[in-house]
Amino acid sequence: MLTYAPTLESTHTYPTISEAEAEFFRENGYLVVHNALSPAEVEELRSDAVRICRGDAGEVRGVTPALPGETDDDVMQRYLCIHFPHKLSDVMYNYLAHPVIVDVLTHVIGPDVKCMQSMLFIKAAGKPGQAWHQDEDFIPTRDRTLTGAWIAMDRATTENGCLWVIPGSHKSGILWEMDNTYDARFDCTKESKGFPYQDEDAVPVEVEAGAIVFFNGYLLHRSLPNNAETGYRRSLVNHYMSASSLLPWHPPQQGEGMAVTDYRDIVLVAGRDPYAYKGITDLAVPHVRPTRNGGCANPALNLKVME
Ligand SMILES: O=C(O)CCC(=O)C(=O)O
Repeated sequence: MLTYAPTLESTHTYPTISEAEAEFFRENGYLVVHNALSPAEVEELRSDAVRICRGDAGEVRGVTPALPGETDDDVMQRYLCIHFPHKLSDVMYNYLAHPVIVDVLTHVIGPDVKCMQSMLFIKAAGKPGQAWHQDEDFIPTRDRTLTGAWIAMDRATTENGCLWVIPGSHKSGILWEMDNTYDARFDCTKESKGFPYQDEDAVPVEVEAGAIVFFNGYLLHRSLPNNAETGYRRSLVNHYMSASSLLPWHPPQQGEGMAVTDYRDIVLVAGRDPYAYKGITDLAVPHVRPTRNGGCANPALNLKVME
């Protein structure tokens, strides 16, 4: 099991959630924990994001290594989102098991928790948002425990493209129809449609750097473009689920039934893994999400076997 290893001297006290906050999450499908990371931890993530975008952390499919003389801003502005940074960076890997994440997830998911995905959003000024979607559209769990932990690496505001959520929209357990969207505000080419909510039902989740936004995999959410003049709206988003449940995230292997398909490129962050006997398979490959090209709707792009 991965345990968070503090790499920084800190007097920061990690907040823990109350039963009322866990209940808020169950009712609304999201929860904000403020001051989850210390300023030094936020800075550590920011530096590591630069290292990844410069190509200094190792190969990322779609990242062009920085040329001598290129500034950090030059390289950061090239990328909207990099998938699976934890597969190449020890820093990003460590944050999968951040104490606040483990505390919240063991309250809202259960004692056994595994992670299957990380995404590093850079979202420089001018970059698009993500259209309405439910994360279980992309990562199907069998027990509906998928939960995102969205770590704010910058202050996120309505101006620079914070998350918007529709409180309570996770409750029906319905995955709404997805259809093509041609709305230039969004990177995603597919958008959830036909749900019984209006855009006016959504609330912006404005947070300071260091906060973590947790959201249920059935919650309808989106983000708008970064309309600020300059700067970034960086976030590290990790996805988790109960380790008791299989994860049918890749097509069945030859001779395998859909019912027992189980994606095993996972990291246990709490409790025990009842399927540990299967071992871990190195499947996911760090890559740049192909902007406005179906990148967010095509999980096949994640897999090494697609190379
Ligand atoms: O950070 C964003 O802009 C969108 C994140 C998101 O939609 C997700 O992680 O599912």
